[in-house]
Amino acid sequence: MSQDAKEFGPISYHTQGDVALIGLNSAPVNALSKAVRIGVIDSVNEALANDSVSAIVLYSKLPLFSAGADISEFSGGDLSPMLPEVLEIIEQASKPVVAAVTGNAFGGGLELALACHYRVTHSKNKVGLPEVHLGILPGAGGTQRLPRLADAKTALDMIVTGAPTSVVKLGGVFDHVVDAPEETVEAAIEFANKVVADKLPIKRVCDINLSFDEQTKGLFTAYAEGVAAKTRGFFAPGHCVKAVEAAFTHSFKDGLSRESELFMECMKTPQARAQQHFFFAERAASHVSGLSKDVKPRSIDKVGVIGAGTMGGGIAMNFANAGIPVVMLEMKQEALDKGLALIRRNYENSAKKGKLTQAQVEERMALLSGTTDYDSLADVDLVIEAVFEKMSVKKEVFGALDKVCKPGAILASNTSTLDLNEIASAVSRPQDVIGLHFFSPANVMKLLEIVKGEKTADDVILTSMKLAKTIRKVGVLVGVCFGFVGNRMIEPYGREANRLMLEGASPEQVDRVIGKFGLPMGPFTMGDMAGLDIGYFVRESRREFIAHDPSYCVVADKLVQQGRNGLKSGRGAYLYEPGSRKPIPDPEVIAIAKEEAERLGIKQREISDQEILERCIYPLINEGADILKEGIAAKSSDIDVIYVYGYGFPVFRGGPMQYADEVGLSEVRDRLNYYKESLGEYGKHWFEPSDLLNELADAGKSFSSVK
Ligand code: T1G
Repeated sequence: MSQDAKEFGPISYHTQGDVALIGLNSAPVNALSKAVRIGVIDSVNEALANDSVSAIVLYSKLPLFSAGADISEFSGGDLSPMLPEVLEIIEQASKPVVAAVTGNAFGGGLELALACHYRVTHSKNKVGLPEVHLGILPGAGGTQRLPRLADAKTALDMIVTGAPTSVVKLGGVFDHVVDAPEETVEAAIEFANKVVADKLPIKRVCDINLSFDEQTKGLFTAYAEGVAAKTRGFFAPGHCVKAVEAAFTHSFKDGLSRESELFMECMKTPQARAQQHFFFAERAASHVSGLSKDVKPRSIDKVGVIGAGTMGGGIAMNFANAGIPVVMLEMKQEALDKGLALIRRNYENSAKKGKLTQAQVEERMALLSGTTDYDSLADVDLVIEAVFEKMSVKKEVFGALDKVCKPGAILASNTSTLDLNEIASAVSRPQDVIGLHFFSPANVMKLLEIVKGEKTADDVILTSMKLAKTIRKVGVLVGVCFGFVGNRMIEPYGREANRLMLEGASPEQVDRVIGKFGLPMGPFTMGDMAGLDIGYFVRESRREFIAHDPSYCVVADKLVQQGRNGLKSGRGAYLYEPGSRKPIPDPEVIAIAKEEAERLGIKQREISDQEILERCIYPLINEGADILKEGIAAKSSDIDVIYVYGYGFPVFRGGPMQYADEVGLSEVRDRLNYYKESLGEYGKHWFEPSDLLNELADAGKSFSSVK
């Protein structure tokens, strides 16, 4: 029977018998905002002051228990009462407080539960301390309370990796675990009543003492070394280890102070700014402005994929993984069989690694069918072509689809560079045409560039953005231009890497500098992996664009002309032993560069690492500025999402545009002007700062100010 019902802001309060129930009710994720913190304090004080209340249960009225601190508050403002203060009131409460962890509890949400005296949850639940992904660490006692309930290694793993953890692995943390989520609150009330009836002592985590024995010391030393090696470029993981160690070397009170000190050190870093920027950037990418307000998505119940090669097969897997039937079209049965066999091998490999059960493999394979007949695509709701990257071939395919596909079917191209509007001109329904640019391997890479054509209908755009989430991709809406956003910006990056080799840098020097900056591999290793012939093929289709620059990728062209296509041919910018992917420097390549430099009258010189970094990254950023100005990308954070998820740009730098904002746009502009002046004709052509960059730099603004 519910009595004394009242609300304290987004916190509901009522009593059931002599138990006060405090419900978190702040959509969408119970972020622990100022209003929530005040509401929790007021409702706890209400319960403590009410003599007929003998115990308190804290639960959530939303699917999530709580997503933790309100990250949007990190930008400043009056944040009192801070979360540690709220947790102190709960932990020191004179009546037992039981947390009914009804859904996922992350960050401050789990810290809130840890400050309670008892914790009840359900066996399917997961909890975590993901602060490290925001470039910080649990700042409300998580690093001090968790090791007092779980073992040191579990606490370190959770806090340093930020990974959600099944509650069944956290025996010491939860006092009672029920089977079904819906039993959690009642079980917590019963638990609270039992604590009162049995006069059990109030169990405060802060009262638990920890010993720092030799074994634990060894654990922390080894862990710190491992983290330093594995998380190069990140700042927070090392501090996470230090904070957890303080739980063993300090009193609880001093440990909290040490945690707070380390938290503030993290919060002040560019990595924290970058990772918090990226948290919102990733989510903002799915917010598409400008669509008509009453637009509804089309339903996608069956998909066709044209091409069963590496790309087509990977694309098809995304839909099978999401439970959507896929029919794959190839002109020859043999190509179909090969494609389906490759998909099965991929799934079987995942099963061997324990990522899939055999039943899941069969379920997914059952969703995949093949055909050599276009008519089999008559009933699909969406068809994606992944055929040869040649305009005439694409237009022929779309012409055929126009005849076969039902009205309202979405016709998508996976083209990575070609003009979608020209492709759309091959059909009678350009409003149904969109680009869905997957990145290879298509079943692995999270990024999906969604390319809107001039005539693409709003509901097709909306459907595609939602479909990205369905197939667990991060969809970013982009406009039509050569290379859209990602590949258009990678062009100057590759151009400069090749030019630097002519000027005297070696591939290994350039790759080392870029690797140290944080990309998973440098431009020469990346080129060898992808195949140098791919870049050559693109250049062949754009000779007019580079006609004025005789030095443009001349070494790469020579390598391809000699059949040195990279890893697949055992040699490219590097040499490769059979079966090995390890790049081996090749003096022949240096000799070719030297020879070409002499032919072109380029004087070779010692080039600094800083110049290499600036000449690879700043032109990429400069291209991004033009893309923003032209409206090809709606906001700079979309470009950051494309680069982190599509090209491995380090998330601790937030993406190229965030990185430029951190460096300062005036500095970026000034360095571009320096190279423009110091590199002769070459510099004058390629290093002209974007108008938008000049405009923002002159105004002392950032890319993130462009809305
Ligand atoms: N603060 C503010 N907004 C948040 C938020 C948060 N903690 N979590 C989510 N949102 C917003 C999000 O921006 C989106 O807004 C909407 O909620 C739905 O989110 C002291 C300092 C919980 C796994 O790092 O990982 O606690 O785009 O699309 O896919 O130690 O949200 O709709 O306008 O992601 O169902 C630590 C962050 C904080 C968890 C749910 N906690 N959140 O995923 O929904 S720091 C985190 C998530 C901290 C303390 C420290 C996910 C989710 P919009 P969503 P979802």
